[in-house]
Amino acid sequence: MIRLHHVPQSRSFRILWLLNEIGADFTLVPQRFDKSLRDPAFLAISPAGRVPALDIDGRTMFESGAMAEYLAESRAPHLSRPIGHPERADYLEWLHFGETIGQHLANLTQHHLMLRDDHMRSPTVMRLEAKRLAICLDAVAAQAGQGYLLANGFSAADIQCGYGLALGQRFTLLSDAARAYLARLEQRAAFVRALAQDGPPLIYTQPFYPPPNV
Ligand SMILES: N[C@@H](CCC(=O)N[C@@H](CS)C(=O)NCC(=O)O)C(=O)O
Repeated sequence: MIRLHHVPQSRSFRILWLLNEIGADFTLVPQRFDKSLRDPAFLAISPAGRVPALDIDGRTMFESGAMAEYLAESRAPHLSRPIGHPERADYLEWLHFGETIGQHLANLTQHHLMLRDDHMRSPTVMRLEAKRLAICLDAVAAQAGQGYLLANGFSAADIQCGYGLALGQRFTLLSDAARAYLARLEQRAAFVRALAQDGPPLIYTQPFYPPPNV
């Protein structure tokens, strides 16, 4: 049985969404976004104490990009692009571009939500990170055009980057093209199912966190 260690609204949503695209049998193991992620028992699963973590095929994985590749290759080849496929390099590139987006989302989340006092925050970094995020999301939207990231159709790469768009709209205004692409993703039945399974929104409670003016 596949078990997904999951925190609502976090990067584990990617894997939740992918498992739904695959139609896999799985169990959600709820985790909390607090010090419990640093418990020795959880660190034995995920060495940096992060989610997602995935119990699968007798081992545990702790990087969402690796999980996405492994799940697609082993359970849903139509969501992957195998070695030798003309879209293989693009597939890997965009799948892992999800974490270029992820680093900006993590910085913005820390600044807007985790640092409690104003003197801990850097308005310069907050503005800069919002701009750097916007550049990434524009690149994704340009690549997707009127369809998905790869000409031959939806793949795990759309999930890795699509999560970035879904969350990124809380920190930067999406272009029309980015909003249209996100709308296509959100219409997918597996996305809708995953959203229903995600759990109550405990991290991001505002639809938008504007960059500071000062
Ligand atoms: N590159 C990793 C990043 C995982 C990650 O940082 N997850 C965040 C949630 S989105 C987390 O667990 N943060 C908890 C912490 O940093 O303590 C992946 O894509 O799986």
